[in-house]
Amino acid sequence: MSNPLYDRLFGCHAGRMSPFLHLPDGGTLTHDAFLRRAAQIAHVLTARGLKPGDRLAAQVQKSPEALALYAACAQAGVVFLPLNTAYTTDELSYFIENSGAKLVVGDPARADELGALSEKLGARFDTLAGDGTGSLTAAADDEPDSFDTVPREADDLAAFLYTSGTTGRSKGAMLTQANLLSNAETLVDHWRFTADDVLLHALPIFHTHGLFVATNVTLAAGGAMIFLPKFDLEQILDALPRATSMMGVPTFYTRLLDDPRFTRDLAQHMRLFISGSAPLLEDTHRQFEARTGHRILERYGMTETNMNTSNPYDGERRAGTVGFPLPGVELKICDPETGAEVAQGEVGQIEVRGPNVFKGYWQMPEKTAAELREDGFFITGDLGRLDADGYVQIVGRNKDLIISGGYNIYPKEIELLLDDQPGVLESAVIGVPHPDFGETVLALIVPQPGETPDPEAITAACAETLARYKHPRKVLVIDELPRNTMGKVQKNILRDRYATLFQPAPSN
Ligand code: MLC
Ligand code: AMP
Repeated sequence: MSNPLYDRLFGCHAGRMSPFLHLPDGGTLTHDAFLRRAAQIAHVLTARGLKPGDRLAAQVQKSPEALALYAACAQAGVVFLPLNTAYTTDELSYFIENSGAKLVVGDPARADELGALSEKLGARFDTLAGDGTGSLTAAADDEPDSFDTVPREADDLAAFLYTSGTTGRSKGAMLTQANLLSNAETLVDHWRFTADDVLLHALPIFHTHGLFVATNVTLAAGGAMIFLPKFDLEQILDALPRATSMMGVPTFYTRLLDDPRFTRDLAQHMRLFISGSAPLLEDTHRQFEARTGHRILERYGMTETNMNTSNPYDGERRAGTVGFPLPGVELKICDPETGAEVAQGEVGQIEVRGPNVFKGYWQMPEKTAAELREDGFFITGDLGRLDADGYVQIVGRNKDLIISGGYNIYPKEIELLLDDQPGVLESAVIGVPHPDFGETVLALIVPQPGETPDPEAITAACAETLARYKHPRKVLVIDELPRNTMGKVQKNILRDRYATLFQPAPSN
């Protein structure tokens, strides 16, 4: 019996001495060496008592070993649950408990608190640092470097990724082997990735973009990655001449454009620049073309579905659009109330169906039923329209969501915390335009009568429980929140009112 995900992405490279990861210290890891390390780690997972279908939660810095942990999970049939390194212990506690993870792998620097938390929640705990050291790899050193791949079916779970909800509670999106594999195959073909590609990889590997798009596509094509720990402008400029392709969130591209060293010469040899996870401004698209001669290829996806649409490789890459549905993906624009398809050119909610669409939310049948129709269409919560040529334009969101530098932030989670603070009657959290992050978080607080809440104390309270990227960049105290006749807070009015708060003053 086979293990489709492992066999197709990893196992097929066994024995290949071709470069897989180019590292910042100048070193290179071959496909073969990477797989041997993954096999050693797979032995450790088995030794720790993990069985096929068990969950492993990993909150670890980006490193070759962290990627080998993903490969090891695939090989041992374990469900991989990667977690944002910015999550606080409070946030982690929910993910570990909700997923029932049997093993938690965390940073040695936080071993005390994460070890205690894991024990409390009935999970074992191992460490893995950004430099590859830790109890996990120390144990792996003593293990054989080949492992009998555990058989899996295409419909078996490969990964859980948590995505927040509009109610403030995160949901574990269950992704099968077939979900991941079908999307990787489609993207390799659509974007023409080959074994000659060297992808400049500066994204985190705990989200869909960096792990399932960038990494799986490279693996499926048999190419290599310049594997940077994070987005660092100096390192990117230095590595670009050795890359053929790059994937990033719009912030990557605006930061590059802000630097005069990013020139046409530096980008000329590149085959492809891809953007996604947040809207790429038309202006950025045009500036990029003017500077480099390249048209960024924008695509659209999400945690529950991987990639849904993409601009064409050969045809016109149209600014302000996310292109066409990918082969095998059906896309409808529907009335959010009735679910009926709207007329061509009208705005509605985007629904998608295809082999890429996830299996449902872990142990949340009601939430799954609310978002995944019986006929297989997933209700994305994004608002869009088809232009006259069939290109999909995303025009807004039917969900209360902020996307900051490619990270999703759900206002409800922050509002629940703010409403609990001394002197606060109610609050509204909105996203406002930000020159670097695209959008950023603004908190508006209405005081209880006679009280004067302290924005600094409120910011400190956020720091205790919420990941840094979710913290409001400003907390403003206002008299009241605008409401419609139904009593619902009109966030659009607030967004208009504070739209220029973080915009640079116009120069004259
Ligand atoms: C870091 N910070 C952020 C932030 N990233 N704050 C808000 N939004 C973010 N995205 C914090 C830091 O902790 C720091 O806090 C301060 O902001 C400034 O940090 P920085 O050094 O400027 O940030 P940097 O480390 O350079 O990170 C910015 C970034 C990074 C854009 C490079 O956020 C990033 O790599 N984003 C990619 C996210 C991603 O992969 N999304 C894909 C999701 S999958 P302090 O304390 O110093 O002030 C998905 C599906 C799909 O959406 O379609 O792909
Ligand atoms: P996540 O839940 O983190 O996977 O984020 C998915 C969301 O990111 C989508 O529902 C969209 O709202 C947004 N998104 C992804 N790609 C794009 C894009 N190219 N343009 C606009 N929004 C995007």
